[in-house]
Amino acid sequence: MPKSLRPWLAAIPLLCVATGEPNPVHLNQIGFLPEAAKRAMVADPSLAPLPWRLRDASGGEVAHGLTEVFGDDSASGEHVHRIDLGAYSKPGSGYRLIVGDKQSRPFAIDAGAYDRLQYSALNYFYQTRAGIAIEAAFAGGPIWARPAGHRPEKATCVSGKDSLGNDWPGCPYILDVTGGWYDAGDQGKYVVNGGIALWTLLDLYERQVALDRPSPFADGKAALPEAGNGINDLLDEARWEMNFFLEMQVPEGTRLRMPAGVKRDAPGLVFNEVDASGMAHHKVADEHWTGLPTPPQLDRETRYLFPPSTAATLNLAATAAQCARIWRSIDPPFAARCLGAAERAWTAAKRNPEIYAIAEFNGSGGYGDGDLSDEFYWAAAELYATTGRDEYEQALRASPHFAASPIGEPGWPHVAALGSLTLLTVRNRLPPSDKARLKAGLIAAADAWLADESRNGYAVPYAPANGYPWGSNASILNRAILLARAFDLTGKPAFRDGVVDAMDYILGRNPLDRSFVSGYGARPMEHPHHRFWAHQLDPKLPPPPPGVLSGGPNSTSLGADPIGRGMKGKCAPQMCWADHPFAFSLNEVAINWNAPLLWVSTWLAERR
Ligand code: 9MR
Repeated sequence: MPKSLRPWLAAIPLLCVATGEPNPVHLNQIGFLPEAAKRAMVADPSLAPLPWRLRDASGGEVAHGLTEVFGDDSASGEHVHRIDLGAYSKPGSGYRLIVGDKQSRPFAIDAGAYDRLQYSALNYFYQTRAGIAIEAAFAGGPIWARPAGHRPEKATCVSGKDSLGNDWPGCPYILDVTGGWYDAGDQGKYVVNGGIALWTLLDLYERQVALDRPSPFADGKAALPEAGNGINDLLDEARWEMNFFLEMQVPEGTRLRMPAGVKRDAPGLVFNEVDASGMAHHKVADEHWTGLPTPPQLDRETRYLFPPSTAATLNLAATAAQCARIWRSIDPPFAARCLGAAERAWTAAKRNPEIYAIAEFNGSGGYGDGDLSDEFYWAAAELYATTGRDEYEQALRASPHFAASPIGEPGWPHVAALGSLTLLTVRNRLPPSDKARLKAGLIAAADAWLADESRNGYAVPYAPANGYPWGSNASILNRAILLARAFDLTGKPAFRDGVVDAMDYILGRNPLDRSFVSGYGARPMEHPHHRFWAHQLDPKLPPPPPGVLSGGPNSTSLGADPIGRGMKGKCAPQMCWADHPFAFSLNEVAINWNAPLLWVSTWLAERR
């Protein structure tokens, strides 16, 4: 984003830092599950192993051993020692780990360590709803209550010149796109990023149904206005976004002038008329960036629909297909509406396969993606799982992603794994040989990510060759989803422990000694980049509620915000982070990041 377009960057106030002192023994700050891996890390220059002792609450020693010297670690920039308490599993609180001359904070071994986090992580979505007043009773207290934002939200298409001088033609209609979730620290609503978030909530539901697990989100378990309607609370939350997706679909009979086949915004684009019926608008968002803070109800910017994209259309096709099979027995008319939308979106994407989101305009993010082969595959997989129709099976078989092994790490521009996971989770008519190959691709990915643990000191199942990217915490948790599914399908303990390693990193086993989740752990993230949870910028506004995930260390885009710029060249990848509201490339929050936090914490809460 060009700097000049973010007016609030003009003055960076000196902000106070409230969080407690770091502790040299880094471990998961909410505790260990008795049956799974229990690891801690310390940075120490010693080349020889250090003795460690585990003491219980009364001070008595219950286990001891020697550290494993990992040595110099480029991910953290430290000389790392690893401690493995794995064999010790007695539940209790007030344990302390002593490593050489260092002592940990007290910690717990507790089968219920994740019981609360799953609900907080889900509540994030309620609190980020657009088009509805957020009520104290559901939000955890009056400080998080706020009037509805963007209600109603009736928008027409943006028109006029973008920053490169291309003249966008607009559209001949107004859509009522009230509702949905705000994306992140900003209040844009984006179909592409909403798609992976929505899929993740629905997949969590479908996995529990497929494995016949009791749902922790059975009606009334979560704090939601829909509690008591007889429907699983995960589905209630997901439907808020699904309804919005359905509103983003271009009306039948619409012809729009668009630059088809162009992957990058450039001066002098040629606009041709296409039949855009059934496509989805890429986003609805502000005309200009709003300042920080701006509670949603105080946003005075004009909101526009931005041009439809093939990627958004396929995100709609995929998630509406999920909707069609999930609600078939719960709300048949809604399911039928979803199926109609999904099939129209698929047809529209086939008709217009190369309409890329190329222009960011200047009040919202881009979410541009030049490779839509994975979006086509994902949508085909969801439609096939729902309908069993030949057309979708043929599209699957023609896709390189169907045979890919290992299957890839999910992210908003990389959605092939979502399709493959669905084909493994949801009953369908694929022959056993195809399912066996998909399963082998999943296991190959899980094995590769376990191998990554030996490539970094903190044993994170993540070792990107070129540094930590924007939203690295969610990349790690998305890997954890696949590791968890690999455990579901094989029962291999190493995969379960890989999930734990990922979550341990998120909750404090990192060189910053930080829990990246607000309200959880001794040193949680407190000051996200967010326009309403901005207590530090305006004392009348609240801090983040509990259960909000920071995007996390980002060593690859340190030029993007003023805080990151100051760290350039000075931080090892896992250290490129700051708990600062202006650090939008490091410390923003987002629906596609909290979704895997919800998925993985729910999965871990099941391990009792
Ligand atoms: O998550 C997105 C990341 O992968 C991109 O590198 C980055 C820059 O384009 O944008 C991130 O998405 C942001 C979006 O554009 C606007 N809302 C906030 C999102 C999270 O920072």
